[in-house]
Amino acid sequence: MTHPLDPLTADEIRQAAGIVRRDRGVGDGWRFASIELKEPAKADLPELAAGRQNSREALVVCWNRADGRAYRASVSLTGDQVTGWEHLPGQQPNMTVDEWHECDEMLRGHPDIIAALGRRGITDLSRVLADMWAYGAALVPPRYAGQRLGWCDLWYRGSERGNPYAHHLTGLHPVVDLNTMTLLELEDNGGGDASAAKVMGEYLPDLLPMRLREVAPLEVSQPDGVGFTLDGNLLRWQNWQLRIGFNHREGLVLHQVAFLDAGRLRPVAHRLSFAEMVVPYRDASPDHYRRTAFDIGEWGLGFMTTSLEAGCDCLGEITYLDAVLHDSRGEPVTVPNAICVHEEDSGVLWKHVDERTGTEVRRARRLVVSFHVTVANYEYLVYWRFYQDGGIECEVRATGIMVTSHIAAPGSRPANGTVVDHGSYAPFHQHFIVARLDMDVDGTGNTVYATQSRPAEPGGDDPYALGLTVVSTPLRTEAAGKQDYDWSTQRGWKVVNDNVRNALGAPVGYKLVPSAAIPALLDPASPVLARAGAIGHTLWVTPYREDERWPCGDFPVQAVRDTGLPAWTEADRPIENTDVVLWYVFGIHHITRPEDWPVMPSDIVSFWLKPVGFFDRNPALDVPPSHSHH
Ligand SMILES: [Cu+2]
Repeated sequence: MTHPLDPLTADEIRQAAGIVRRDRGVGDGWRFASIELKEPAKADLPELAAGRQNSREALVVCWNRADGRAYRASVSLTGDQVTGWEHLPGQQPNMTVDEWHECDEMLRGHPDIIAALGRRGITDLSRVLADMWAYGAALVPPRYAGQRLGWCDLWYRGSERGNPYAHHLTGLHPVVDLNTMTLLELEDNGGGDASAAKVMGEYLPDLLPMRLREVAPLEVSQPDGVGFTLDGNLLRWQNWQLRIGFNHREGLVLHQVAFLDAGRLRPVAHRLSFAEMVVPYRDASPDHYRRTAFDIGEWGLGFMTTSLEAGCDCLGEITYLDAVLHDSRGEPVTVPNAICVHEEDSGVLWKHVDERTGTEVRRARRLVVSFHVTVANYEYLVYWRFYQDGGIECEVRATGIMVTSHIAAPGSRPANGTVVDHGSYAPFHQHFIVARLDMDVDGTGNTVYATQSRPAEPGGDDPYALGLTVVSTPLRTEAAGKQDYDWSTQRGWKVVNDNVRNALGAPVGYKLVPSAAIPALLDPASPVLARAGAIGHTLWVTPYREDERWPCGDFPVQAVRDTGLPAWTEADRPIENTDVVLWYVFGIHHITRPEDWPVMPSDIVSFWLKPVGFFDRNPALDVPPSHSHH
């Protein structure tokens, strides 16, 4: 039986597209940008889940290529009708994979491109790749205002199977109208030597200039099977319970995360996901000044999700789930093995050695739900980990291939990047990720407190000022909810349910432990900040609203300004003792290194949600000892 939070099936995607085509004249000249489950309102979930109501709805965004007009439709699948049809004036829906491929193909066959490549000594077009990027409104040339645009890098493989992103054709950038799929102009500075023979940009074993090292086999086995159960999309493991969701934009979504505590199923979070990713390149040179990727709002982590392989991507006893997406014609596309679920050993959970009773030690184990995305040159690997002590860790690994281009003059060192190979440098950039944490700590009546440590003043009975107090400040409105990282006070944020007490008389809570926070370091007048105001704070807190999903706005493609978090929070709504959503901004401040080339060892960042007074004592006391092997 379908649960109301289960993603759309292939049939449902086909049906949603079919209804829109039938009832709204959506024809061949259109594209479907997105087709996803319209998640039921929180209040309706119990009735729907119990089967006392039946309703499946889809949200569809599509546009007419002929006039560029975009529409958002609500579609009732159970009612077989369009229930909402909204014109989106001036909005550009997300980029589609089809446009990316069609653009690449068009450019590689275009006489102007072929001529420009020829001037650089390139005649083998099968080794050329046109990688298309989206624009921010501020950088769109006025003559193209209102058009759906892409700008491209051209890359040249060193050999047939060579790294596509190793040899940048610096100074050569096509600008494309994506609706007519025509070349508008070709920026060509005439330079850009493609031969770059000295660059060693390869990572395939047979293309490497060295032999592979020897490593001993390491295997993980669970001879009696795994410790979790998956009933449809409902995942149960030890005391944890959650529901797996997926859509085109966020990719993996975790719903209804709860902990079974002495027979009581206690909610922790209603919904956890990544809602935006902003990657500004911090190099104003002609090759890089436009490079600000919104990997979620422009491209979609779901659409970019790639299949996983047991033994390589995930080690041990693996359970995979497929994901169903669609192409721009509205036809379903399945990504096999898109989501990985497995258990991992995680070192020592707790331990003590007593002279009388000896050693008591427990090994920690964690349940990992993960997915991997490939956004052109880069990969992001996303891991949500559930621990036996009630902790939730969210880890992101960035790997893949950095953007590089040729240095301006032989021997020069660019100010905004690092030379990573002969004549080639990787510009500095930042990866901001906005995690959307719809917390429900023991219910929806939650308040976020900023907690800060403060040392005592010397004097009285504390002459050496040893005392340390914790100041907890409730964030009462959205203005107070805009919080920044502060190392000097060890600031953290506690989601507290003041209506529920633990056995010690204190209100129950979960703490957002703010690691991997990075500052925007952008001028207030920066067009990047205008489009991505969300990255201006480490944390935002808003009252839950069904339609507030995207922190940089519903449609960041060619957006002028951020119509998400900065706009919503202008109302300064109350956020006390209510259903709150936390938006945590973290990521990677990527000062590029030679060691990141030609393929980058995973750069790893994470943050934690940790119970603080949610339990009455260590919730992992009941973990049994392991058997020792001798
Ligand atoms: Cu990076």
